[in-house]
Amino acid sequence: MALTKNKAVLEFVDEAAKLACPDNVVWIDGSEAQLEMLRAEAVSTGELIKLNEEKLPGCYYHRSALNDVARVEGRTFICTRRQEDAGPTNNWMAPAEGYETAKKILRGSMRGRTMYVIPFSMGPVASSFAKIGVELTDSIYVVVSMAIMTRVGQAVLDKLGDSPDFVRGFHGKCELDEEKRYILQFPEDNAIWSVNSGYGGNVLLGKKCFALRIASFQGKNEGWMAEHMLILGIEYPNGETKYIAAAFPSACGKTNLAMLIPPEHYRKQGYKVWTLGDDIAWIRLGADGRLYAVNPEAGFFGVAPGTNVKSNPNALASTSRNTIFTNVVYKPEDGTVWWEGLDKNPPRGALNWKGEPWDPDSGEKGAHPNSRFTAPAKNCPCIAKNWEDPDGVPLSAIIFGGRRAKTAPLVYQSRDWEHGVFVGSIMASETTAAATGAVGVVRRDPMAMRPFIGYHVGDYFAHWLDMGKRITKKPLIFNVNWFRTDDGGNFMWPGFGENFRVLEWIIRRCEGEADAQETEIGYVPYAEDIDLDELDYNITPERKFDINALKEILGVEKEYWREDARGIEEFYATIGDRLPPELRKQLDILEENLK
Ligand code: OXD
Ligand code: MN
Repeated sequence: MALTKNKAVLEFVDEAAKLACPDNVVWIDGSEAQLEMLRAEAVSTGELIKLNEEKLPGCYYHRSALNDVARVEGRTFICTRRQEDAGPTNNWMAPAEGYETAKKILRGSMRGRTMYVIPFSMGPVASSFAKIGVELTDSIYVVVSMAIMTRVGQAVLDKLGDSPDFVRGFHGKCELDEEKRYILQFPEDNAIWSVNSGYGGNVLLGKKCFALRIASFQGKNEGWMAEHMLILGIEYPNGETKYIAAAFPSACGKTNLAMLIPPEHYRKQGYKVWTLGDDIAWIRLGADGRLYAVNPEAGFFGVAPGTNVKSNPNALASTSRNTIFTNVVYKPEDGTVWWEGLDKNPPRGALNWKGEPWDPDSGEKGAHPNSRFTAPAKNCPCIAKNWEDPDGVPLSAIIFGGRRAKTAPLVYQSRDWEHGVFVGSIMASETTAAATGAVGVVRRDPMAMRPFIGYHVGDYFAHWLDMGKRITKKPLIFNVNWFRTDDGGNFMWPGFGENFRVLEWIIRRCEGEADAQETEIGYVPYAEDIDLDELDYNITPERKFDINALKEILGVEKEYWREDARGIEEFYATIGDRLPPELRKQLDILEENLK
């Protein structure tokens, strides 16, 4: 039975049902009883496998189709009326063609299936930051995952009332045919259509499709920002907490940074890190002239491989109950799961992510490199008490970061907001397994938003610059790079919890308490100002990390930067006349400084 009298919602559901012809339409009310029934149904069809109730209470295992394990950027389209409004970083399709293409695929595709209607809120329902969506889907995996990743159910419809202001998401598994897979965003219609996929990033429409692509467009029009950023709080021994939002490309450790545990040396003094979000931040200007950030999600869709008690105990603890594991190794023997990097004991007699018997000695990976956990944020031991604060948290700093073997120093600070926007705009990173395509290739990924900006990248930069004109108490903007390697390819910086040392310097800069040296690219710390107390790290068995190594990774190597400037020129050239002149000017300054 419909859970609302909202005409726009009813019309949307009716039209979709007429097209896809499901046998049933089921409204998701958000109750545990209904979700439990759906999980049981999915277990009976094999869509989910129930895991060991004692070891992993409330947890399930899911496999996606073999051809369907990551976001498909090549098949993701921004469907704006005018092609030029999608810009050079997006694939474009005319809206009429987009709807027609998807309709052809969806027509009759839900015969014999049930269509679920998921009312969901991005952001705490009571928050003025929050936005409402309705996702239609024929996948129980999507329903139960959306119930972890967002707030779903009756309360959302009650808040929506009679308003037609909601994002219309339509997902159909169809045949899971990769040749006919389309992830279509219609920013001018507040609509998302996704067909022929069952992979989270393509089908949990609240996440990348809505909270980034559609929301970035809404934010531009409404004067706020939707960013690919984690949010964390650093609590000082005096009880005060400072907040940071940080953007990194997919699979570059956002979840790890968001849940970082400070080194013992700091913990003894009373420092703590609190997590507010690990992937997306919606950011608005507060009445006091500061920027405030809210995490629109309610769960973590994290990369499993590499997650362990050392690298991220908080993420691991988050997955200890009520979690869905996708494409990891399944151990039928005791109903638990495993992935590369969980521990050094790969199980025998287990099944790999494809469901095949797996021999850990075969040299083949058991878990897919982009295998995931979908875990409720409230499970996280370091979740901030105020993570659902409807007003968000005030930002002291914004951090950009990429995976660069050589070019970027460990950390540097932009000279001002305009320069900070430039620093974000020139972000580049070596690609990872989170999207299909070659891994390890350097690509420009401005603000880590390249696959997620729902409109023209030049207009997006202009929006950042405009926001800067309105913010009277601006956060400072930094760039970090945890991934510098030596000539042997060894990571020179220990990363993980030790990254706290850099965050601590960043906050000291924000408070005007640390000095820095001006370089060609911005302000770089004096090595002596980064606290290395009790840091114990071997770059190689022969080389220990010390202040000289720190100096090395704080270095600005002009040769690399000159090469990078050429890459930026090329990237900027693709943006054409929508590149804000302020950024062109910043590139000229950089080139001048490097002469
Ligand atoms: C993600 C991604 O899943 O960025 O967060 O791909
Ligand atoms: Mn992400």
